[in-house]
Amino acid sequence: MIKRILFLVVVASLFLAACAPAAPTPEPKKVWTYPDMTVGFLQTGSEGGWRAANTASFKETAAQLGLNLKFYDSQNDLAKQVAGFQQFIQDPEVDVIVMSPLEVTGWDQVLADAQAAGKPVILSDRRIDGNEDKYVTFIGADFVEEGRKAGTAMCELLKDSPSKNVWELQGNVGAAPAIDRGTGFRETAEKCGITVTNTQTANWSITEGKAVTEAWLKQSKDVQGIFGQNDEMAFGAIEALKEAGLVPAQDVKVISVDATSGAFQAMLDGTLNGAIECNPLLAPQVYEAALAALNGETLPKWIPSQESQFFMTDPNLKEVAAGRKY
Ligand code: GYE
Repeated sequence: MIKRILFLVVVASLFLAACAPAAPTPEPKKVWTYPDMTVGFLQTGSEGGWRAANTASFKETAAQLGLNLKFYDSQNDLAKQVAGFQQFIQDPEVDVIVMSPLEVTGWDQVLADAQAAGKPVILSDRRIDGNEDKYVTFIGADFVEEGRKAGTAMCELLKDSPSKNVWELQGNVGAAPAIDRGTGFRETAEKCGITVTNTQTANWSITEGKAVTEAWLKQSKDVQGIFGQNDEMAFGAIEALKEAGLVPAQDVKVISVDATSGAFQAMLDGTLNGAIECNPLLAPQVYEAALAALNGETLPKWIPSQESQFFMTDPNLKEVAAGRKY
């Protein structure tokens, strides 16, 4: 009797198993490739040589990799950049959002919205405050270190100078490079007795760099060094010094950050003492990170870019200048 019942139970379970719908075979996990990917890129604007090289890096590399790039020019307007961000969150074609943030704050809400929409966000070129849990990674320079390098260079240039008054031309207010380069510069410059006696934003521009320096020169010519937080503002200061009858790089030492081709020309002309490099060719690393993020990989929160520094006294400056990509 028990044998009969056991046999019936086995037959019944085999029958039920045969009738039960087959377990759905799990969808094979999508492996993203560059041609599959649409990147929404929020650029700051078009404020000079560095930015032009950075934008070209994104457009050219996208074409080479065959990925779809939606390029948004924020025209150096934070409200426009936030609006563009929201647009990319809503845009069903956009898979990953890349942003070069104009300022370090103002991103909490849109980052939370992007996260809720399942869209990975990558910061390119500039960091923001906090929110590490809401973006994949930041790919860009150590701006504090760039500032430190500029301070150390200015100390060397002014080592025999009885007074060390330096004027600083800052980038746009609230921008990571403006805040951090200033912090780094003071960290090293103050160690050799440099005093920053004037500091003001000149919004990364030649025109404003010249106008701000002219205004300061009208008040006083007691300046031994000018720190331009980018090449363009330093070029403006150089023009203002010349027009005030001062010899740039001799009467007043000038150091900039970026090291674009214009800076090399100024060093070869003998009007710029040195340029701390900031690499604009970030697109290959950014797209690689975007693809990795879509394929579920975890990335370090910061992927620093590699950078150097150059001086008008460098013996091989001409050869180096000839080989530059930007
Ligand atoms: O130094 C300046 C540009 O974010 C690092 O922005 C970039 C800075 C660069 O306007 O030239």
